[in-house]
Amino acid sequence: MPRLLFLILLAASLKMPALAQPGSQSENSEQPSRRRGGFGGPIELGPDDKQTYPDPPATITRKRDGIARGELEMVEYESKTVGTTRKMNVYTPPGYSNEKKYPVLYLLHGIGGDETEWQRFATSDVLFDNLIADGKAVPMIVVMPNGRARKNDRAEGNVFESAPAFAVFEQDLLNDVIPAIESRYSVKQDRENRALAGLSMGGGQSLNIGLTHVDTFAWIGGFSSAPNTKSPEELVPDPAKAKKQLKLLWLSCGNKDGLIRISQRLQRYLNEKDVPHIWNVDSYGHDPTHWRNNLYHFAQLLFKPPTDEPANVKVPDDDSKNAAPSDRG
Ligand code: FER
Repeated sequence: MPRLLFLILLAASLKMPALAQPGSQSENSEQPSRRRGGFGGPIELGPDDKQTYPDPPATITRKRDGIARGELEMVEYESKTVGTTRKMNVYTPPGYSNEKKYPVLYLLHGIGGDETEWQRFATSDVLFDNLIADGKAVPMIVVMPNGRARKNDRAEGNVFESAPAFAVFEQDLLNDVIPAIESRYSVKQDRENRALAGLSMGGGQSLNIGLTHVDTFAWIGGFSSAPNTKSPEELVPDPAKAKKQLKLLWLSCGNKDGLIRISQRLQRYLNEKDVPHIWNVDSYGHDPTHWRNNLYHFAQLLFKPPTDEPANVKVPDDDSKNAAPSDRG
């Protein structure tokens, strides 16, 4: 391929936002903006809206020689909810064995994505291989399903039209995805060994599904959660129960993300009701660097007793800057 053409294609692919095709939309009041940083909406930062976990270096997703690797496989399952055979991308950690039982993280994509999105944005297998090799994360299975629960689940056309299918996914996850994983893999099958997290629409799904099913998930994360996120009163009607059941509730958003008010609203409610959580506001927009950096920190807390205060969190030294300008959304 001629060098110039290659460079143009590379630049275009790096600039590709989470949203495959913003398109036009009618009913939704949140008009997507094509400005850098993602979607429109006023950004007003308050005193709590601070970075609590430092930006890790770009090496978190760099493939390293001489470490044990996990495996990524595209798995099919029968969905009674949708009435089709659906796909999910499943990471099993290095040395995966039926002799052991593993905890599971269910990791959900955004409105323009599918079961391959986390792999494209974060090379999740490399990120987890590195964390596990360094003893920073416990060996876990990471399930990346397709959160658009409808017959045509491709991110095609005006992706906003598929928003209702992201709500239907609740039934697919609970009744089809989890049973398929638990019958096929050697996993620990209790709430303290199930985590649910996602980016944008997937962040909203994780909060909506996770917080209303704390008997199923004890570890929940929403990164740049989208307007599909239900109201705080619907999500946490019983703060005492949430406080008792949750092992981790991670909320994060970039301070250049026009969707930040969604996370701020929930964070302020949690504060008011005294429900412990982590709130990490970094300096990114609605973009893959925010998502992989927050996955990196979130993953290290999973399935462990509470440890360091955020202020003590160490990130590896690195000479390179984390995000190339072209990596921003
Ligand atoms: C919206 C703006 C953004 C919306 C969804 C999104 C359902 C999702 C963005 C993403 O997943 O990246 O108004 O409404």
